[in-house]
Amino acid sequence: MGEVGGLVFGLTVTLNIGQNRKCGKNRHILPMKTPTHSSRRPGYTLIEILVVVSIISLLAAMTNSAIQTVLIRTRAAKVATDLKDLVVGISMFTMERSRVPVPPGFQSEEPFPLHEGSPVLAVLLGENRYGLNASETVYISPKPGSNGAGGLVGNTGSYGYMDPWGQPYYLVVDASYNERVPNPDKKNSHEAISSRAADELFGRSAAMSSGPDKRLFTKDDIVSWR
Ligand SMILES: [Ca+2]
Repeated sequence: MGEVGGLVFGLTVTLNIGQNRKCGKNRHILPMKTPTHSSRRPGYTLIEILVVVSIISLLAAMTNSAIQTVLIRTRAAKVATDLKDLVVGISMFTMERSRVPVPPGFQSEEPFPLHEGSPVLAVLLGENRYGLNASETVYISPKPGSNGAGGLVGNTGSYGYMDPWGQPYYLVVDASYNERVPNPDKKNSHEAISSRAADELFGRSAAMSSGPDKRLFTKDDIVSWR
């Protein structure tokens, strides 16, 4: 009985050890635990992604529009200052010299551009064209042109004076010496502007920019008299 009991005990221990080894081996070959639904990170549906993309696009468009509006206003303010300086410069020239700074024989009271080589611009900048500015007095001092800001373009002796949209400023000068010039707004294509425009403007000159649309006599023109 003692030998039988020892044998049974020995077999039991051996079987237990074998089962434990088997279990330990199986731990390495069991397949990985499949993630359950509750442990998975939440995803996004196509509709949610499209909504987010749409909102971002809308915000980008609104921001771009606001930037463009601010840019136009900033440029318009700079243009208004340039036009005022031109009119004041011509007034100063006329008071000092009892004539307007146009070449002899110039009689037009239509707007003309201050493109490169403009003699009127050269005289205002201090050049003695046609003997009009023997003292070489400087009546306007615009900055050299830069991309998107306008200013003086060209070389010494053949400058042009451009607005921020790359078009030359325009001038109307009192060539008839009656201290008024025809109102260019009468030609404006915008009814609300042309219909209420006076026939004439008082003063020795008027100056204008064709504005962002680069076309003269349209609603977005920037002028020295409005
Ligand atoms: Ca225009």
